[in-house]
Amino acid sequence: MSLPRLLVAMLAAVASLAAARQPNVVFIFADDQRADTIAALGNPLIRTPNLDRLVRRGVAFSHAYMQGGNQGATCVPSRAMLLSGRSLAQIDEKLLKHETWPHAFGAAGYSTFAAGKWHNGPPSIPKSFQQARALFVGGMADPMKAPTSDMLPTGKLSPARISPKHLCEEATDATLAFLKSQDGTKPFFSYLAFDGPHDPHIVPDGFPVKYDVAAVPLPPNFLPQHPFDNGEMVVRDEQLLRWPRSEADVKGMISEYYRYISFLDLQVGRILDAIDASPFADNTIVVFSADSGVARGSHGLIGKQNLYEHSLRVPLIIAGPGIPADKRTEAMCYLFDVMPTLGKLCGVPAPNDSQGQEFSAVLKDPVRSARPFLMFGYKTVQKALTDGRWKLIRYPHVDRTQLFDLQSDPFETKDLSADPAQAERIKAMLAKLAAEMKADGDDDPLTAAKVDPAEWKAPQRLPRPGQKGF
Ligand SMILES: [Ca+2]
Repeated sequence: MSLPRLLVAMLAAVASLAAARQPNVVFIFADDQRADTIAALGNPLIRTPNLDRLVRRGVAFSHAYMQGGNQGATCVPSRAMLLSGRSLAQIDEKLLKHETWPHAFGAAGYSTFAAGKWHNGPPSIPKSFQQARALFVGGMADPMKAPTSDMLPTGKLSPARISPKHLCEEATDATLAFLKSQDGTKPFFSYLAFDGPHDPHIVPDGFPVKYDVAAVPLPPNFLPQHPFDNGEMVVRDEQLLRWPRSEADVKGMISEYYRYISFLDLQVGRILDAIDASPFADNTIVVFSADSGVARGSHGLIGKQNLYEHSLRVPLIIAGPGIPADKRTEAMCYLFDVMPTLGKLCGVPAPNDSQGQEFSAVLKDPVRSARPFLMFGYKTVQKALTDGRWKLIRYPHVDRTQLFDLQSDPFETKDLSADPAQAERIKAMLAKLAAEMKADGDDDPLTAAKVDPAEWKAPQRLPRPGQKGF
């Protein structure tokens, strides 16, 4: 063999060795799961033995956030942000205008697979993944009766079928079959999106874990009603419990919510067991996260159409080769920074339009920080900024501002906005919020042209689905 040809052969061998060492990714994504619902991370009541296992293997983030929403169904923008790596003001909800991260993994030689909830329209499925099974492309549904489809080789969906199993169990089964089919010639990227613990909180009858309602503590920031009109008081999620919120209703709801999370935890365990028993155990990154938190009685709210910590913060656990075991980090990041981080760890080039900032340095050294501040939004009615300690929430339509010291008041119960000692801080934070919104292409005003009264009374008659305000 001539020297140049030998060199080419050697380079090809090195390249294929590098490819063989690219880690696999198993990404597990829950729907509306609060960050404070994992036993190993400090919840004394909930039982999540498998998420606890994952916590012990990797780095758990306490300050990972969804950036907000531009509609009541925050699932849609949140998933668009995650999968495209783009910010709230810059997403295409249908995921068609920009290359997605799963597509980038496929283009870099990965075998890519999706199962479970897909909330961004069927046409973007084949533009993101090579294979997909047990896809649920609808809205809220009884997970025991919801239709799922597979992606056919044509890129179209098969006719919907109703599985006798719970939707999340079926999607887990499909993921296990995909993992089993892998022969190691290519690295793989597997995306498993549960449709829970989103309401309705339905699990199979025989699932043994149950929570005693009397043992469920009320959230420390429980209120019977939100103190003023936040611009989204009667959206669907807020109608799940009546006003004023009662302690009994909230505790009952949380007990069912926790039970659903324990059922999902069982599915997480099946995935972890399969990875452990596979030839890929040492070379697979496992990520667990969720598209948003949810209120469940905090601040008098039930849903996630608000910018409080309980609704924005999401669980984020990342474990895998080179990532230290059993570590916690307070580094702040957005969900849309997660895929860029996985790209960095896997040597997958970012799609041109991805804006997320990779934080792989935090995974090597969890005391490091990531983003110095975060900005949030919900439609035109709520905008917020935090530097980790101070958090300002602005409600332009009612000309209201809240300021919280998250260090001394992590549950956001003491609004400091009327304290004259905070006036300069509020002014500076509002100016920074305005500048950052502008820089990100968000032109919404921080004071509405027409200011509405902030007082709010629960309606006697609720709007019905399809009506304005639902
Ligand atoms: Ca959701």
